[in-house]
Amino acid sequence: MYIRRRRGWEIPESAATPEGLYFSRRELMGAGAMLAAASLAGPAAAQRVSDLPDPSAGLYPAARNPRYTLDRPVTPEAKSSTVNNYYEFSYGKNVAPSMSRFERRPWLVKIDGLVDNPQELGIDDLLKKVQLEERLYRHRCVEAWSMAVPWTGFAMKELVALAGPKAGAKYVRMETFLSPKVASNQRDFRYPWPYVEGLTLAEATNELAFLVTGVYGKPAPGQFGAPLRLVTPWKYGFKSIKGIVRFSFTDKQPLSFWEEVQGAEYGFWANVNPKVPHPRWSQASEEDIATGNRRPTELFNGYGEYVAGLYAGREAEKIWF
Ligand SMILES: Nc1nc2c(c(=O)[nH]1)N[C@H]1C(S)=C(S)[C@@H](COP(=O)(O)O)O[C@H]1N2
Ligand SMILES: [Mo]
Repeated sequence: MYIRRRRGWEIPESAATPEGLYFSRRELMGAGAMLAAASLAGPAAAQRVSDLPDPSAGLYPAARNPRYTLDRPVTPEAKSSTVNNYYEFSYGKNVAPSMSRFERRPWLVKIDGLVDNPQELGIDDLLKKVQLEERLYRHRCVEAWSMAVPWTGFAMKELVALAGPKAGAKYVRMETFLSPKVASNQRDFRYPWPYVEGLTLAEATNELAFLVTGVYGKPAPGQFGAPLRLVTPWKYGFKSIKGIVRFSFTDKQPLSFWEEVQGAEYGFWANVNPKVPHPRWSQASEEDIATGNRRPTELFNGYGEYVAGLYAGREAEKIWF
């Protein structure tokens, strides 16, 4: 007989949303069937949410939006899924092996601050309210490497519309989950966990700002920031916060994680610019992680036609790093 035990990832019943209830029912159903198979593999095999089918799997692949084209090949998944940056789990580049405790469900997203519709909803409920599409985007890390990824997600302006920002809201502050049991580097007191990033409301509603749930035509694996991460392709990669659990609308410019750690090197704006070197290296060119070839870096990572207008008149601010 299957006896239900409380596991680390479970939320208190009082916090259960429709999604939470759905998922625990599903887990019970799935676990019964799995237990038979698990008797060969050992009982631990039945205890992983990640062994269950992803409840959003049927939404993939989403139709590709042809508006966003690449000037280079898509980076093979074997490369882009093994060269990652996710400091909560690893300070190295092969992050996936350090994510064995990470689960993509249940996943609650909170929307709060200066909004008409503060709410907390499960990721699968959120996915019912938005339109998923695939976009091919270039990605440029501040460490001068780059790749090109077929992301699946929805325009961030859809989430802003759900929130209904009040007139005073000027910024969106985003926060990653905090769970040192799952992400062991969150015990490292040298860093100000949880990871935080922010955009102006104008940036968040720019058509390029994309909230990503999938990659390569399927739900994203954990190392890509599943089940919800930001992608802002005209900015350095550290702005693309992973594992988001909270969007707070505010009138104050958020202090982002890397800005707090090392403000002289990583600023709030972080727009890609080949002419403004990082204090410790040049940004004039970048290395393609798939081929090892270098190519010249482009202003706004080549997305100036979409975003340059956001910064008109702000040249005096440090909008480049
Ligand atoms: N929560 C969180 N988000 C994060 C990071 C991180 O360490 N933690 N790293 C950032 C950096 S520096 C980059 S370059 C991108 C990397 O995304 P990728 O692994 O999908 O290529 O994620 C960004 N988002
Ligand atoms: Mo990065």
